[in-house]
Amino acid sequence: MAYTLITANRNYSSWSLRPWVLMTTLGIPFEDCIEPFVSMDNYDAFRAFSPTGQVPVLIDGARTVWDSLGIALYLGERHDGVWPVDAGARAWAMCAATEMHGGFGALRNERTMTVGQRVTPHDVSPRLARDVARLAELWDEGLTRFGGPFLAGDRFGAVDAFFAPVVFRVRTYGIDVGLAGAEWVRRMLAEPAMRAWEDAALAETFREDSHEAEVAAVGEVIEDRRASPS
Ligand SMILES: N[C@@H](CCC(=O)N[C@@H](CS)C(=O)NCC(=O)O)C(=O)O
Repeated sequence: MAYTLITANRNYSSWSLRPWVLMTTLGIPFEDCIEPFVSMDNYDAFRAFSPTGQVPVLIDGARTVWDSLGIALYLGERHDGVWPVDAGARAWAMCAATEMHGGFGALRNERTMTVGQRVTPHDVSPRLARDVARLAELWDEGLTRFGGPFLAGDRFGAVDAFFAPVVFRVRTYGIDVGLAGAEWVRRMLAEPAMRAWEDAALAETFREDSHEAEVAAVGEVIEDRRASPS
């Protein structure tokens, strides 16, 4: 099998991280193709290979599979370990992953992913507080019901991958996700695939103005561990 996974910058591209960390951790081989953001609007450039003008995109021979959720569903039909075997855990994992995919808008918009930075936010909006409370509740439920150490049981799967970008956000902005959530975040940060993604993010010298401005608007940037900008 010869998959190609097209993703964007490691520091910023939260949607790219999901299938990348999933395939890497499960040992599903793929050619790793990085299409960096070139401007604020990459639509025209990305349309050359992506029907939505967005990444991630998985190429499987003549087939193009797009959207991080579409990719997870596609891989789930072809590989063990994407979703739990136990029907109850599988149902929960699918619901939690789709809740992340379609929800948590304030968390996504008000705490953009920037792997290499540490930020002290100016404030927390009521919508964001609601998202964070729900996040802590959901993670606690999964970890308690299925016994951990991963969200839906003893194996890393798609549901962990879907929340992987939130792991970096929790660290960047110091988000309080409760005791069980914090333990899962620590475990995720130690996963080899997460560390490899982080190393690549820290090595990036590219900066994209709109992402940088979004981060600066959230609060005071107290640390930037990335290589000096090019
Ligand atoms: N729902 C899509 C969202 C994909 C998405 O928003 N991708 C961003 C990168 S993280 C993108 O390609 N943006 C294009 C741009 O910034 O111009 C998915 O899950 O794959």
